Amino acid sequence: MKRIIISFLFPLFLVSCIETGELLGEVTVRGGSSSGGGAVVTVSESLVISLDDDLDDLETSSSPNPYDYMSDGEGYLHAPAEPDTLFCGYWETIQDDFTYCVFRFELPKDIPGNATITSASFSVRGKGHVTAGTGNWVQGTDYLEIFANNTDNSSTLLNYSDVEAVSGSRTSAIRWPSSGGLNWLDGQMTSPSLVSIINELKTNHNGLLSGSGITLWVASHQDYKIKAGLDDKEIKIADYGHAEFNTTLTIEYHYEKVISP
Ligand SMILES: [Ca+2]
Ligand SMILES: [Ca+2]
Repeated sequence: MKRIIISFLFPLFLVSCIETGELLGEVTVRGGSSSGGGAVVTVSESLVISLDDDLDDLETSSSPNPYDYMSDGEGYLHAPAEPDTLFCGYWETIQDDFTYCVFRFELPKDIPGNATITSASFSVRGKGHVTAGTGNWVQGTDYLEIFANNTDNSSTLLNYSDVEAVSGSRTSAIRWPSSGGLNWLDGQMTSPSLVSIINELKTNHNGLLSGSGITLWVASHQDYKIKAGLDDKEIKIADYGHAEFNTTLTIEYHYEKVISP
């Protein structure tokens, strides 16, 4: 009698799960067994994550004061000053250092350890590139790299020690673009696939929990560090406070979940 009741109620439970898609995402029944007391369903998620705070995007350098901007992160030293604009790349003059743009996103849902990441990308509002000086960013020739903090929950970067901490614990990087040079525009710019980075985080930490921070770093290629004659080889990105701010991380994935009646 008990099995009959379960068999009767279980489809209702599944329908309930499907209707509460906000909780589980798009659910499809992949296989089921009322006699086994549960069903395997495939949950598909499509996350488009925006930043929540001005502290979640910033500009910093790879060495400390006086060029480690931090906080809300605009580059004040460029002339003319461009409020709410992040500069990233490589800056030889005075500093001889990388400048990083850093973006922190909070996951709105779990990415379980058994998830398959099907797509991921990062999009920002480009504001062109630095054109003053010599050895600047060369459109269609230069390129960027993106990597992430290798942690299951990155925190907001508040001090330069946070920058030093990540330098020893980062994921592998992807090249932007995946081959050739990049034309960095005054317009919306979307990265190549970040699946390898998200997958690396998921695998290293056996999944990521809702509410966890994922922090992406955008830098010029590390080879620039050893090249001579570079100057402000930097591109520009609209900061959170900028009127044209539009920074998102998109992640699509699916996973199997056993639902017990
Ligand atoms: Ca900011
Ligand atoms: Ca700002």
